[in-house]
Amino acid sequence: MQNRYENKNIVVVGAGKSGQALCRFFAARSAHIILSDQRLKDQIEGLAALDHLPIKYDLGGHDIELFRAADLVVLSPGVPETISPVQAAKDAGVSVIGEIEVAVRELEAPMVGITGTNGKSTVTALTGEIFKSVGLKAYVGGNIGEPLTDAVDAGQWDWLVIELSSFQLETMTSFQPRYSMLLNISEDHLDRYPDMTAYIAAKKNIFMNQTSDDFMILNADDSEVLKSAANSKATPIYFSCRKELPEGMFLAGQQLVWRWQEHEQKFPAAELTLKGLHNIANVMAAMIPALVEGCCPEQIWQAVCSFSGLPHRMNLIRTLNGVDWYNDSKGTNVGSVVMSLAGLDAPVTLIAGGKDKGGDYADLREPIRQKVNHLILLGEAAERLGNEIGPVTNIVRVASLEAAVSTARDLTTPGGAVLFSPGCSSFDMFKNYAERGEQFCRLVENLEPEKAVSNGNTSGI
Ligand code: UMA
Ligand code: ADP
Repeated sequence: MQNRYENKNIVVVGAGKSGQALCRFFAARSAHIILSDQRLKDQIEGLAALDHLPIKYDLGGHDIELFRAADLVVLSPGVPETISPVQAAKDAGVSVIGEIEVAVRELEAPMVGITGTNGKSTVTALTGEIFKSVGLKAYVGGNIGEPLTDAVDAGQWDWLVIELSSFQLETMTSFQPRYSMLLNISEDHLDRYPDMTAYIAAKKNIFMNQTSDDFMILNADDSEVLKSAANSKATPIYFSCRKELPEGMFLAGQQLVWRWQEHEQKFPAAELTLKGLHNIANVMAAMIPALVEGCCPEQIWQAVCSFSGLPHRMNLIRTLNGVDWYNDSKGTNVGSVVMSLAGLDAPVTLIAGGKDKGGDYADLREPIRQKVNHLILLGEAAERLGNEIGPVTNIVRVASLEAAVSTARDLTTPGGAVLFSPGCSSFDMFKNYAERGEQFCRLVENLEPEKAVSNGNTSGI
């Protein structure tokens, strides 16, 4: 294949997972690489692994002149296009693309692109499991944590199953998945976007190059999804948890029903390991590509039923003194907290808060009023969360996750549940949601069975 990068001056912006994958990719193609990051070398995890590669570093800030002089600037998803060095490069006529775009230009296998506000990782992982279960070689990557660029030099793939965040969708130009999925849309990332229109515009890029030979898998229960797909050329396939569909997949009583080309097949929901109505929606979305491709429905269903979900998404850690403790650290926006609360019947002690993403917390008020006896708040967002939710329940503010856990233990009576579903990102106190969830699980696992007096630093508000 032609090497379009040989001897080109390429600025890779962001030295996290995506930037490091890009460096490996460009080094293998003899490009002149400059790795630029606002952080210093000793603050960036994993950089030592690049020591053997011929890379120049621009660390502790971005040197605008290097950006202007580049042949190509490639952005990590966490780097907004609006920062001044990127704008300067664009003004100088330099091409600016994102990490996923680099990979997509090289990859030839058919793709499933999965986006939406919630459920992306679950659906991405499950879609990958389904393909693998029928003997296909599937790369599962993107926002789920494996940069797509790493797929390029890793062999031949039958399918590429790619989770796409709105950040990644902003900087794509040639992406044309055989199947796109838009799972749902609710408020998120308003610390990056000026408003919901801008966030949704990024999501809509998933349809950009699809033709009527491609499919878009859409949530028929979400009017914002339907509106967003209205001008796409792809052939729609709908899924619904609420209504019968003439074609597509829907929930009818206890059965998932697949109707396609005059054919109907039923799958009993009771056999699923995943719990909750939102996960039925996730399962339906994930099954559709393999069903349309003609893979064996029994094998697909077997893979779905043995899938028990990803960590940090509504996982029951333990039952202690009659109280169920759930880790939902990946619940990083209001929509996901609402969904997680909906899945619990018991009186709930909810632990929430983290880095504020600028959205509206008002939609939490009613579900909290109905189900939450105690709301324990922590992190940067605690004050705004408390103010916006108002006096619908007992609110306690704490300074650490440790204090949140001991306070929750003291306040929750047998028969209740403690749910850690922050509704915010983790970056105020943790490296990422996984580190936050792991710390929560450790704290919960270390709780002694007998109720002890809390020494948590708490203050009522
Ligand atoms: N940086 C700069 N200048 C800036 C902004 C950031 O130099 O103006 C630097 C930071 O100092 C840091 C680097 O950029 O060193 C981080 O880049 P990044 O944030 O793109 O992180 P990566 O490690 O490359 O991870 C990214 C995704 N991260 C984000 O979108 C924030 C990962 O999604 C993804 O798994 C990975 O690429 C592989 O595709 C994580 C995420 O939080 C899970 N995603 C958001 C979400 O799901 O809500 C969108
Ligand atoms: P994402 O990758 O989009 O963040 P995940 O699959 O990691 O989504 O799930 C994160 C959280 O979002 C879950 O813990 C759950 O609370 C919520 N969630 C999952 N699927 C859905 C869905 N289909 N609709 C609404 N919320 C969901």
